Amino acid sequence: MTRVAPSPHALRLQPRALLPPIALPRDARLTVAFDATGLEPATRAALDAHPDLALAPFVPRGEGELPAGELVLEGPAEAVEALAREHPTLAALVEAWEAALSPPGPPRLMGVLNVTPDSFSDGGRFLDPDAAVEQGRRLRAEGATWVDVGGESTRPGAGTVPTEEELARVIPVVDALAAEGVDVSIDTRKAPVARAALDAGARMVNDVSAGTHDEDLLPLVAERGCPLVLMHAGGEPATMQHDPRYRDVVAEVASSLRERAAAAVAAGVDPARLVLDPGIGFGKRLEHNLSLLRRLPELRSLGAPLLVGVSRKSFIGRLSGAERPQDRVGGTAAAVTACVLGGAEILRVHDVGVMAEAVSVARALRDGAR
Ligand code: HH2
Repeated sequence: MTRVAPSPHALRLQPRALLPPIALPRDARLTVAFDATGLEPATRAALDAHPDLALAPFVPRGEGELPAGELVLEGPAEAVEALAREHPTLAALVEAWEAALSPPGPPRLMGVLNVTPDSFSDGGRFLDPDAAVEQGRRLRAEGATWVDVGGESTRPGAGTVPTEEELARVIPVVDALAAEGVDVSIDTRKAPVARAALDAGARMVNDVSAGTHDEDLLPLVAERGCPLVLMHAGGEPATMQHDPRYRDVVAEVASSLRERAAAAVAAGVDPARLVLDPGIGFGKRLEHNLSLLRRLPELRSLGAPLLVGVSRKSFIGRLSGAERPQDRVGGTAAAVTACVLGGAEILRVHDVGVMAEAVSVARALRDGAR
């Protein structure tokens, strides 16, 4: 039996569904694009004959062309669910819909702590381990659920840091914060750094290369059983901003994240411990970042919690006119609000205190006051 993959190119919900997903009624009418090449004739005939469902070739709506073989199915969710019971090839579509429509969990904050001389925003401020540990304590006190410790800048144009150097920067800080009960996430692309950080008490791995930089990283995470953030990057930091192009950035990021999640699961990582991240600013122009933020609900169809890192990034400066990263806090609060409304569950930010305020308002807008 062939399973029909929900399209890597889109899970397009009706505009109504782009409002807080939790408000969507169960009988909402939905539109979903999917790759129909594996659709069995009997299933196709059942869809064609169904009085409440419409099946048609996908017509792009201005955000790039989609390949042949894409169909759009439109109709009440309940009708498709009923059909999927008789035609199991539709089950994957239903799963994707359900993931996109399930209420997201409460948004939580991940505080950024870069132990580097050259990070784009806080480079050089926390290279001294005591200053870094103090900042980690502050981030937690202000409301961070995790403190994300990194020893290699991945800003556009950055080169790689030797493993020994990265270890020397981060391990004393991870060690001290974990000893104080802080939930530390290690932001690294390198398995030896992740291993040493987990040994020192880190509890989560955040890999901006989604396991492509170091082939030992996914097996390591599988062995340790910790949560793993897989982020989409359109290339290596050194060159990723040289003319990034996409036909449909949301579709391509979704497709890549689905493929990397499958690779992680194949390596033995527990699918329930995966977190996915569209990688704002990583090989993306302003309009790519905006499309990803506007269409975040579509990425919820991947079925994993979403992490988004917008904090102080240059696209915010482009929009607000704030040249210095530390002057982009207001713009960051607006983008964080959009992420929460779009269903993001983890917000990676520098200014935890202010963003905790923004998140509590955004959450009430999304879920209602409690
Ligand atoms: N952004 C940066 C670094 N790590 N990890 C995830 N999961 N998502 C992100 O968006 C992300 C990330 C870049 O920001 P920052 O750490 O502040 O800067 P630098 O890379 O210069 O250290």
